[in-house]
Amino acid sequence: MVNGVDTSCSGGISDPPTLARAAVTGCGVDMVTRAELTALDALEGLSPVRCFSEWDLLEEAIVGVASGTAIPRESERMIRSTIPAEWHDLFLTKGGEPFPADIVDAAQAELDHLANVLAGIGVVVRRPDRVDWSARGGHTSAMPRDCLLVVGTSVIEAPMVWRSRQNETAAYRGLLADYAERGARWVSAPRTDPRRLESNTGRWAINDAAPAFDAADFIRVGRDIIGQLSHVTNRSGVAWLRNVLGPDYRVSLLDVDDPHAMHIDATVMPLRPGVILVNPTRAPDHVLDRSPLARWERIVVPHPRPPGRVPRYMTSGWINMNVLSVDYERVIVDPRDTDLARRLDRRGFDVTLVPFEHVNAIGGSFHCATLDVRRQGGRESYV
Ligand code: DAV
Repeated sequence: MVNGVDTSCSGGISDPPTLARAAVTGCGVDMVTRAELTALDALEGLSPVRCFSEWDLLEEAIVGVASGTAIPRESERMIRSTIPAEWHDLFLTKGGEPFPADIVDAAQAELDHLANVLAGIGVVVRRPDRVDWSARGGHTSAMPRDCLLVVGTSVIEAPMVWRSRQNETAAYRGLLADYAERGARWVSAPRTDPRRLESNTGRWAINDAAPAFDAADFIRVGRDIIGQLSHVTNRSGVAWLRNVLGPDYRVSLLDVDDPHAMHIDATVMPLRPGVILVNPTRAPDHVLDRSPLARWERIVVPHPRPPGRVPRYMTSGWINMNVLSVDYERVIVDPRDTDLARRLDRRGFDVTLVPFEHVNAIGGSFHCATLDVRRQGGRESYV
């Protein structure tokens, strides 16, 4: 697959959408000539947003900003469904207030360090605006992965069913406008009043009255987008995404075993074609055996990270597997997760250790706190 821009081919293309569809409808890739595929790739190569996997060489990424992070104020059912039990009272009584300043400041320093590490290995790093989210009834600019979904040359603003998160992409508006001006496809999913989506019965804290999803409930595996239903993602949201992505992509759902499900990136994490990092309790063998990833080799995360000095207000110990791949080999891991780092090292990965405990405290780790804007590689079928 050609990654660069082949201008000699792009001039000859008059109808790229038809060509794109021809690549997957019915008969599959065999019906498309090599010249057509090269031309399609060249067109996509013009966009500053271009990402088909979680592992191809990372060229540009957004790294979140912790300053201004507030405790989200959500319905009692949503808090009890998604937040660790020991912090329910804090969230139910202090929702809307800023997170403790010492945690936020330390998280900001860790994010700045990650930005420097990435820039040091040649990644173009962009940052969102600092926003006083407490003043705006919001939550954070630290977790771009949650609210923005990059698939191919599209960047999609997720609907975000948490009321504190519905305006979160405001912090990225300048970046999104810049990407769109330079050729990316900028799409915003319809927002719905969260009260319409509240559910007090059933498995999830939301119903199916309107499309809802968080971007972090999906991961990219070439033509396959793997997702999950959760307390923030419903079937209408998945249908909306399928519709917007069109026939170039196949959106499949993993039937995860996670009563607190919210974001798939501490459940499965593809590391390179054919190899996936797996949370053995949420994605046991029988779940993966029925998925498009059935034939992939599974690297099992040895155990969740035990509690540490810094409170983990919004995540479980499985946040250890929320790693970020720089390419097929290099993967960023927290130094506390020595067993996981050793396991990855033994499997031939080149592990870079970056401390991230305070970022974890406010809701995520390396994968959550970044958004791949551009990686090399194309839209291939890996399953
Ligand atoms: O296991 O706590 C964390 C994902 C955050 N975006 C977990 C899920």
